[in-house]
Parts: sequence; structure tokens; C-alpha cells
Amino acid sequence: MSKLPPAAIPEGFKPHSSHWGVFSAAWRDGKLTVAPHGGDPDPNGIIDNFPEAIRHKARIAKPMVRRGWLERGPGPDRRRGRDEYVEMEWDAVLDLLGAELIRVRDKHGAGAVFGGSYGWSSAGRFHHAQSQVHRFLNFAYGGYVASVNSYSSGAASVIIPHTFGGYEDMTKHNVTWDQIAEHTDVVLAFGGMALKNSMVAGGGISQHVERGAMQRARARGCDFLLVGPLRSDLPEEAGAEWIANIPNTDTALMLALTHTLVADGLHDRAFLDRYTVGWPVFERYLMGEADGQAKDADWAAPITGLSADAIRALARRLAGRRVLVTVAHALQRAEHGEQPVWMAGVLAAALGQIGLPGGGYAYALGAIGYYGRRSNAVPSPTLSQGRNRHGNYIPVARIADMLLNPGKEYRYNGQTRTYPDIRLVYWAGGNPFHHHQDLNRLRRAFAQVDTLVVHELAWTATARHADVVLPATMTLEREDIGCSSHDPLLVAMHRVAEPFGQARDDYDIFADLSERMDTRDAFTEGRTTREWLAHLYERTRESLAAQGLPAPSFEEFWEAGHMALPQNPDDGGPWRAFREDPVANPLPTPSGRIEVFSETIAGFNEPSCPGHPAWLPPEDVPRAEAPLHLVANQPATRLHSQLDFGGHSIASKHRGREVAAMHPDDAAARGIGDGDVIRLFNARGACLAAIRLSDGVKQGVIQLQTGAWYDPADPEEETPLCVHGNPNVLTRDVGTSALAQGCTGQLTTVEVERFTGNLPPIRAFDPPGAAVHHPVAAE
Ligand code: PGD
Repeated sequence: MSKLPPAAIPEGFKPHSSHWGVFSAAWRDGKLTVAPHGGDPDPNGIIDNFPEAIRHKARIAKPMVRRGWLERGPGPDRRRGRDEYVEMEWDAVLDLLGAELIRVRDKHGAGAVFGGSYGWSSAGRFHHAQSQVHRFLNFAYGGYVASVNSYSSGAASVIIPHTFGGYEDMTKHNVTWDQIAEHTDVVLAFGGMALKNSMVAGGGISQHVERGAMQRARARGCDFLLVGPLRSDLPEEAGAEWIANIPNTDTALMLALTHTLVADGLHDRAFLDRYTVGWPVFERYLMGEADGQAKDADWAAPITGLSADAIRALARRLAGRRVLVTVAHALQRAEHGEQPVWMAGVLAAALGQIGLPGGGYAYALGAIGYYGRRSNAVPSPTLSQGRNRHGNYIPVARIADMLLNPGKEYRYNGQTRTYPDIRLVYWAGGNPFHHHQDLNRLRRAFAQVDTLVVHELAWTATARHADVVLPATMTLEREDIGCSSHDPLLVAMHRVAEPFGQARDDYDIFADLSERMDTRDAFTEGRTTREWLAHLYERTRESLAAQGLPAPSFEEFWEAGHMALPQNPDDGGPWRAFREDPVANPLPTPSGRIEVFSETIAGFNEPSCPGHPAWLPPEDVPRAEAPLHLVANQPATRLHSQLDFGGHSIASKHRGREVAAMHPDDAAARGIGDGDVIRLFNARGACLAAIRLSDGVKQGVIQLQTGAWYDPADPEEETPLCVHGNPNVLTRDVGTSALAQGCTGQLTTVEVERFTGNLPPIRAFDPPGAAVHHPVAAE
């Protein structure tokens, strides 16, 4: 990967984009070559996964049907994930699937189809796989059981609307990186702001600015304070001080910081009076008047693993300075994940900095690339998904619960809801065997349905559990438009390669299936892919024209390859306006103010999420049989599980196995040396990984990033060993609380030991066994 002059597309290269960066690509001597966007100051190396991935053996070349499903027909089957596959021709497989879709629709209706299809798929906005599935099901079925929220921010996206107002306002229209570089004195980053996370943005990103902004802020004298168990969660450029607390104790630390501020009279009483509601109720809890326990530094010290003096000193250091509090998505992907999201805003309110340039609270700043930037002044092209008239949904991370417990009641956001009885699951553009927790439980859940359909470009474990596997094109094999709402570049994603084998675009597959459901015209609106791109582009062009700006035709945009978009001013968004006049510009909360105490949440009567932020001790804590915290975080060398077989991802592994990191003292106590293969295990499962020793990992913690493809040593077993290093065989499938039911995959507890047995081979990227289907003529 070489860096190019600004905005140039090298001779013979075609423009394209990915969630991890805008780039261009060409074939040179039979090999795909990629170059990052010339205007990108800090390109993301993940684009280097493409060259090896594009023609890799892990790609799916033909439609495949699971033998058991083909021979015995639809129905619950624990052979999923264990069976072999039968190759079929496109027409035959679409006939078969069309008939099954009609059977389920006629017999069970839209409420028996789960079409949530969560997943990031690829950057292009037209071939966005989730939108394609939803659109198809909305026309073919009139709807489907959907999923709400995300694995990224399941807890935050539910609590923020109750307590601070709009989730988008909190994350996307708030403090920017430019403001930090210019104004901030202290960035107090709970969970850090790891560049591997901010270098990714759904829809694409043309300029990775975070490293440079931290460098500028630091050079001006800004202090970065990293609270968390991994030193690598802020880059070297930030020159951060590392406050290594015990995982999932941040709420206790925030309470103690706030307690010191109040006890010392350093809190901003005028701000709290004018801009918040419920502070007096919370203050009684904080100071111990409500329950007899002051949440002071002495109380927090043993919980957090920090000294009481250090906590007090930290609080005093914050008072009176331009402080920005941030909380990584990771913190709320854990038991009671709502609490640090809420409490961090209360701490920022006590400091009185909310709404000032570079100050206050910016939840998830640094956790993903579209936060901390200016928004575009024109709308992005987006595909309409149609209308889901069925209306039922689950919180996204409750999928296994739903499949295993049809008819069971559960609580979500103040409601009592009932799990539907799902017969057919349709997935495109996601990998539940990457994103979900307790994968052995997920296998049992997928064994319950009649039919599991998956569109995939490669043989992920999800594809290996499907009944019908339809080969999808990779982004480089089709045309699209790349953009996100906070990146100033619209990208004409040109086709760079022919489809692999018989792979087809998700759109074309759904168009042909719609034919079998009698909904083709509604689904396609009579447009080819190129016509759709021109159609979707028109909304952006019209808005440019209405603002009197140059508005090139689609053909001109396509020919140029890129187009710069105008952006809105960096004006602090609704937070600045609220600070300036809270009556004229109230927050969209019930009170119009920051809710330190929420009557709405208190009214839900959930012990797992009371009416103000509180310290709720987690259940999953280190104990004899699982004495280490496992941090299962986002990977640096791929996006989630995507292209795990690409060169950049493979290069980060140790002899093919994923690499975990732990403190040398924890390793020595277990006779483990650098580079050894270890077994991580707990009551739910076990996996192998190689080990790297690092004093940048807090003692008592082991870190294993997500995204290594699940690779069971013996798929016939109920809880097989994953030989490759997928931590989701170990994580817990429980919701954050009864309020949000978010994913808690970031943290669990494990034991580890040196693996001394014969090393099992890694077969994650080998296609499953297959036979050719020879249709037999009817007698
Ligand atoms: P990806 O690996 O991006 O993971 O979960 P997600 O399911 O989004 O999956 C996308 C899949 O789409 C890939 O298999 C890719 O091959 C496929 N694909 C790409 N393009 C196309 C296309 O055009 N068509 C089709 N049909 N398929 C395509 C991510 C999720 O994981 C997220 S967002 C988070 S934040 C969570 N993070 C954690 C975590 O921190 N810790 C744990 N333990 N677990 C997590 N899971 C979550």
C-alpha cells in the first residue's frame, strides 16, 4: 500500500470504497493492487486484505444446499453445522427456495420469518445487504420479524433517549476532533479511543483524522487520560496517562470522582440547577444519605483496583478545566452497560462543561469514524426498504433466546414482550457466528428452525450452518455508491473484478426470487443496478442544486469517480444551543433537560436499571474456576470477521491462530511463555489461541480480539473446542439489563492454560465437503 497525492486516482486504477477507507484498485500482472485515497492522511491497512481475499478458496463459487435439508425437507435439525453440501444450479435452487418461502408465508405468515439480518456487509449504499433483505421481505411477505438497535451500542441507544435526548445528537452532532485539538484541556477517555475503531465508518471514510487531531491537541498541552485495562486503547501520539482500572468498574470510578467534586464543593451547582433534573435525588444516593454508603473514593478503591488518593487527585485535577468525558462503545457492551453511559454524562454535568467548545460529554467519540466530525449538508443516497407491516421485533442480541423460547415473555424498555415462533431465518451481509455470544448456544438455537437461508461471499460459520447458501458477489465485483453522513466524499464505486465463480449480486438474487413470489416489479421498480445508482444519486444532486452549488449529472459524477460534498459548520450542534438557551432549545427528553434522575426509567421498576445511575455489582466476576477477565474487543487487522482470510489479517496471526495478550506475571504463574498456544476455557466453551506477553495489559486480564472464524475441532460434539481463537465461544448470551437487552460480549471471565496436546489443524477457510446435485426427472 503506497500513499498517493491528494485526490488522485492513479492511471488505470478504478475508484472504490470500503467501511475502512476509500481506495482505488487495478489488476497488475494478474494480481489485484490497491492504493488508499490520496487525500487520506492516515490510511487504514485493512484494505490490504482485498488482494488475497478476492480469489481465495474460502469464497463460495456455486449455490449450495445442505444435504439433510434437501433430502428430508425443512424442519428442526441438529445436523446444521455438521452436514455436507450439494451444489445446485441457480434456477433450481431459486425454485426450491421460492417454494419454501411460499410454504412458510402461506402456512405461518410474516410473523414466522426472522429477517433482522444484522450485519455490516459492504460500504456501497445500494447493495447494502440488510436493506436488500428487508426490501425483499417487505414486498414478498408484507413484513417480517425485525431486530432493533445494534451489537455496537445496544445499551446506549436505549438509555440515551431517556436521559440525554437524541442518540444521533449525542454521537454525531457534538464535540469534533477539531474542537479537541483547539480547546480541550483534559480528555477523560473511559475505555480509550483506539484508532482501530475510529478508522472504520459504515459507508466509507476518506480521511482518517483522529491520530492527527490527538497529536495537535497533545502538542497544545491537552492531557489524555485513558481509563481501562488495555494501554493500547489510545495511540502513542496522545501521550496518555494510563489509569488501569478493573474491567467493568468505571461506573464506580465515575461516582467516586463526582463524590469528591461534591464533597470539595467543586461541582458546578449553577449548571446542575439550570440544565438538569433530578440531581437532589441522585445526590442523596451519591453522598450515602439514601442507603448509608457514601460513593466516595475509599468505597471505590477496592472495586476499581485504584487507590483512593489517586481517585481524589484525579477529581481535583478535572475541576475548573475544559474537560471532555468520552465513553467507548465497549463499556456498554457489558453487564449493566447502561450505567457508565448515563453516569459519564452526570459527571460531565457536575463539571459544568457540557455545550462548551471541546468540553462536556461525547459518548462513543473515537469508537467509530463518523463521530467527532462535521455532518454533510446534503442527504446521502439510500435505498428505501419499503414498509414492514408486520411490526414485531426483538432487541438484536436476543436472537438465540428468541429461537430457543418461542412464546416466552421478556422485558424491554418498559414493555413486556413475547418471543415469536420463527420457522425461517433469512440472512445476508452479517455473520452471527462472529457477532453473537455463546456460540454453542447459538448452534442449538439455529437447530430449531425449519430453514436457514444465507447469502455470503465466503464460507463463514454462518454459511456452514445454513440450509440454502447463495454465493454473493464481493464489493469489488459490482458497481455502487459509497458515502456516509459525516464524510465529505461521495465515491463512484466502479467494478474492479468479474464475479467469483457463479456469485451474483444480492439485488439480482432477490429480483429473481421476487419473480417467484410475484413481487418482481415492486421490488425492482423496473430498474437495472446502474439505473438504481442514478436514481439514488438524484436526491443528493437535487439538494446540491437547490443550494445553488455545482450539481454534476450522474454520468459526470461516475466518470470523475469522486465528488466533494458540502458540510455543515462545526457549531457544537444541539448541545451548544441548549447551553445558550435551555428554554428555547430544550433537549428531546421528557423534561427537556439532562435527566440525572429519570421518572420514566424509575417507573419501569427494573432492579437492573433504576431511576438514576448507580453502581450495580456485576454477576460475572473472577472466581476460582474463571479467575481472569477476558476482554473480547474489536480486531485491528480486519473489520469484525470480514476477510479474515485476507493477507493483512493472516499476517497478524501466529502460525494461523489468533493471538491473545496477557500480562507476563499472569502468564508466568501458569507456566505460559510468549508464543505458546493456550487454551482459554469456562463453563460455556473453550478455544485455542497463541499468546503474546505484554505489560500493556492489566494483571488479571486477558485480551482476545473478535473476528477469527469459528473453527470447531470436532463439529459433532455439543461444545467443541474452537481451534482458531473465536472468543464468542466463551462470552455470555445475556442482556445488559431488562431496560435495553443489549449485547454483553465485550467481557467475561475465563481460565487459561498452556495447551500441550497435539495441535489441531485450522480448517476455518477450507470449503465444506460438497457433492453435485443431479436432478432426477419425475417419473
Ligand atoms: P461482519 O464480520 O462485518 O460482522 O457483526 P457483523 O455480523 O456485522 O459480517 C458481515 C458479513 O457480511 C461478512 O461475513 C461478510 O463476508 C458479509 N458480506 C460483506 N459484503 C456482503 C455483501 O455484499 N453481500 C452479502 N450477502 N454478504 C456480504 C459485527 C458485530 O459484532 C458488531 S457491529 C459489534 S460492535 C459487536 N462487537 C463485539 C465485541 O466487541 N465483542 C464480542 N465478543 N462480540 C462482538 N460482536 C459484535
